Amino acid sequence: MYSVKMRAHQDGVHISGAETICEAQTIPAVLQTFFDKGFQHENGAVDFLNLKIEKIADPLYPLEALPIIENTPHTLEALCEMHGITKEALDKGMGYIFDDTQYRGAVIVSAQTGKRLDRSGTKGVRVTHFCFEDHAHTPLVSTRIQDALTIATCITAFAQVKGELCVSDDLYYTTGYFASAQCGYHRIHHLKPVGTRDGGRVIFVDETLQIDDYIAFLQQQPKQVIRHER
Ligand code: WAQ
Ligand code: MG
Repeated sequence: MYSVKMRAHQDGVHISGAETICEAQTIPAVLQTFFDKGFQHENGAVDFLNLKIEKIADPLYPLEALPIIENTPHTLEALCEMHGITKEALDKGMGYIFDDTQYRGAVIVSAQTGKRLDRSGTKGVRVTHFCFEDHAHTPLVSTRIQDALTIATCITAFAQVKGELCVSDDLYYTTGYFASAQCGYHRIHHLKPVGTRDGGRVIFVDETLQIDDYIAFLQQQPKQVIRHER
């Protein structure tokens, strides 16, 4: 198997990215799809595009995709409360999403206090080396949702993770989600105003989490998220 990745920039600013893990014969088709995605992006014109292919030696770690809750009856505040994420932690998490830093990855914070626990600075912790396999009859409506579901499933795979909040940094995409292993992937609309590059991911965890093991899992372990019919 091979890991295939794309990232596209304009003036050194991240515009778009994509990745998967596939067999050798599928690489050309994947490259075409990723090239098109990177070159035609609403965030702006691209002046740098990187395509990377790496052989994967380790077997894929299988994960069952979280169920998608389309019309959640709960507010974000209620979802946090149900998951033992304090108001203080949510407010601090929101602060990272709406600050002036464009993180490429996620910020890990204490679900109790909101204190930042990872040491990745302005980069954030990036979930990488993943792929998605769909066995459901009704396909997902977009690759954006597929990617978000895949990343959320990886992020919530450890028991000490209470939940993840995601807001897209894309200019015109204002739908985000709250995800947990316990309650699934809740889509939430209008999480930000239209026309800003604000966005990010915050992982709310119990402080007993072995953070180095968790980060190694997110970054290095090849992961395969599988979606079954429900
Ligand atoms: N690992 C960790 N964090 C990431 C990753 C990754 N692989 N990719 C992006 N991020 C962080 C980074 O801080 C971005 O600024 C932020 O997440 C948002 O990324 O309708 O499009 O790719 O159900 O803009 C969710 C809702 C859309 C989908 C998410 O995120 C739906 C989205 P974006
Ligand atoms: Mg984006």
